Amino acid sequence: MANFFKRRMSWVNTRMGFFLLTIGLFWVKTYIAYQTEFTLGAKGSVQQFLLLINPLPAALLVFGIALYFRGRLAYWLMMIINVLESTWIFANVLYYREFSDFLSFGIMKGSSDVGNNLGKSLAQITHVYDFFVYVDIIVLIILLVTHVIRIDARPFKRRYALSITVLSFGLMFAEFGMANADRSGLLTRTFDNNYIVKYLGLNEYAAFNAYQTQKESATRASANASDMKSVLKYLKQNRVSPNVSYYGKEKGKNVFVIHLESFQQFLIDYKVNGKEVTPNLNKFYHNQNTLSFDNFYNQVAQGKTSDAEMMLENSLFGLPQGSAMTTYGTQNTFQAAPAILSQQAGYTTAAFHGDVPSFWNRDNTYKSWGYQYFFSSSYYTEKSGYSVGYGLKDKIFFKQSAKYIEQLPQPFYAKLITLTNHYPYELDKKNTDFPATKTGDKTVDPYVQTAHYLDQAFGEFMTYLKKAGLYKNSMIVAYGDHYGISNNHRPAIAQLLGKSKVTNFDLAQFQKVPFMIHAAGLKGGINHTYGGEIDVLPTLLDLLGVKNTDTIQFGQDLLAKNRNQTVAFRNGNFISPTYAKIGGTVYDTRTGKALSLTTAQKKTVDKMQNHVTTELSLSDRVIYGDLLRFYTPKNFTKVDKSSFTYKYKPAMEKLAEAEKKEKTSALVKNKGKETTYKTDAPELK
Ligand code: GP9
Ligand code: MN
Repeated sequence: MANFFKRRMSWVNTRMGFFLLTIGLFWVKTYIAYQTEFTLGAKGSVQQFLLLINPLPAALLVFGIALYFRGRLAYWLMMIINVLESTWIFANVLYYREFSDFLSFGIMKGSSDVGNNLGKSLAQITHVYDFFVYVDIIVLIILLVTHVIRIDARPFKRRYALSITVLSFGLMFAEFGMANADRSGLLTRTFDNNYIVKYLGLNEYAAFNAYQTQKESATRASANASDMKSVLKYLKQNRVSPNVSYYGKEKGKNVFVIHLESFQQFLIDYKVNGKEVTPNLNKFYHNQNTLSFDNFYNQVAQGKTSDAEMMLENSLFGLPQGSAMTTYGTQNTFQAAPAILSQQAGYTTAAFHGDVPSFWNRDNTYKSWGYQYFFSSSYYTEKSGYSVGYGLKDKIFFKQSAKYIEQLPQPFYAKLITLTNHYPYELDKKNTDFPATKTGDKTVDPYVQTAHYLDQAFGEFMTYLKKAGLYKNSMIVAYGDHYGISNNHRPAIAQLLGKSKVTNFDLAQFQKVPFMIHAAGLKGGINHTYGGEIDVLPTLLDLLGVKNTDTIQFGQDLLAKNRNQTVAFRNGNFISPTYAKIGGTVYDTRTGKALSLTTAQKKTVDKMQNHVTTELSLSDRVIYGDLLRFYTPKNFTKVDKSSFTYKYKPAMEKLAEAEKKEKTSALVKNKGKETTYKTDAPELK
């Protein structure tokens, strides 16, 4: 029997055998960690499959290094690599437990930050079973030392080692190909560290993160205080004075920013089979106390939602590639809306979103922006059927947000990010009571159905605000973040717009999104000024009467009289009331006709182009160089990220404390009685 066993097990006494055993064990334990310690959200067979196999290619590569060495050394190297690799898992397990995110080299470099950020001591978050990641190593070492496994001292052929290396790269490429087919833009758009680990693995994440950190710190290191000079000079030339008939009119009111996912301007007043797609938003849009802008453009690039958020709350542009929130949100210094409002006007600040907090790196970025609270997936009750796509369905999201909103000391600044109207516009039958369009384009046709659902959710939320007594003392801002129908759907877009075909100019106009500000007593109407997401923050601060004459903001108050109405698109194209430059072509904005320019016209267009290029590149410089660390506006204190936690328990305790102290929450005002939230969401019946 013993002999039989020995014979069966003799393969581990070869170098290759031991190598495969080591890797096999490492693979298993990584997978166990994936399943038990991280919430990677692998959905469907492709993602499950990638999650299962993704530890292998990198393990072959890294452990394979040992195969290039001789005799005993090779064995000990394998063990050393194993210790290092396991420590990487171990450290990530601990970090994830506290931050729901993976370690980044940027964070480790500024390691005081990690210390500061750890709410609890390491001992408190470490569990005995975490040390299991080292068990296989201990067992292997014991087996080697006791000669149960014998070291194979025969020389190992270089070409075998090389084959393993080549194989590992091959597998990695295959893995990356599959991952990118399932989630395009995985590395270029950089959504979420969880996605990189889920699709590619912990090692690949480490490599990618090291690359990003290197890029980021190189630009940061080469920047210095004098770089701020050109930014300040530009801003000085471009500052406009606020409109006196609006300045400070909404002082002290609560602010709701309602992020309407993928919502385009063309949906306003749009009808399908004679029925309005968005009756509630239409009413809101036309209300006499709503300021609505009908030449307001989204200015996002690859960072989509995150670019919109960056512009809206910082008046800084998103980056030409990737997402500034993901790459720079954790490390950079910001002077964002939540920080400004809480410091200068005593606002409570909170963000609400029904997705995981790591998406777009919100959990870190929001701290940098000064958000005191971030209510994300773990704050919401999740039952089967409550979610679709990225997260909670809008009706359920708004309803469940209400109980947190009621507890916020007033005045508050609350941003609610919706989700259901997101590509691929899926919604179950029970929630679909609106006809799809009939362009024949499957991605486009259900868009109006999810938009209609979003509109109903918005309507229910407005009804609730009225009941809770929050409608009258709040300024309610609603905006669409970016297009829902991309330019790849020209024929369908033409049909939706009732045209025979669409030009590039039409497509630029199709980038309009709604921007509306409502408040009791506000002088409303439809304003035709040309502007975009970059202009929101100065507009809101002026309405709230919060001084912002020395802040670093690239937009201009949309209500100001002499504003520059040239709207930059992220790729350097632009549109203004007179000319639009799209690709190489200049169009007359009033007629949409392509122009061949006179010398005088060319001069004007060049000047506009110059303005656009300058503001985009200066804004990029601010982010790449982390220039705000060199400049602090008067009355502003640098945000201390370590003072915030978004973990459910401590955050709720903090909120309860604040409520007790300030006694200004809607709940307190309503004598502790929760306002009933009415929704027709079928899931809640
Ligand atoms: C996910 C959501 C979607 O949390 O905000 O982002 P998007 O795909 O629209 O950029
Ligand atoms: Mn979006």
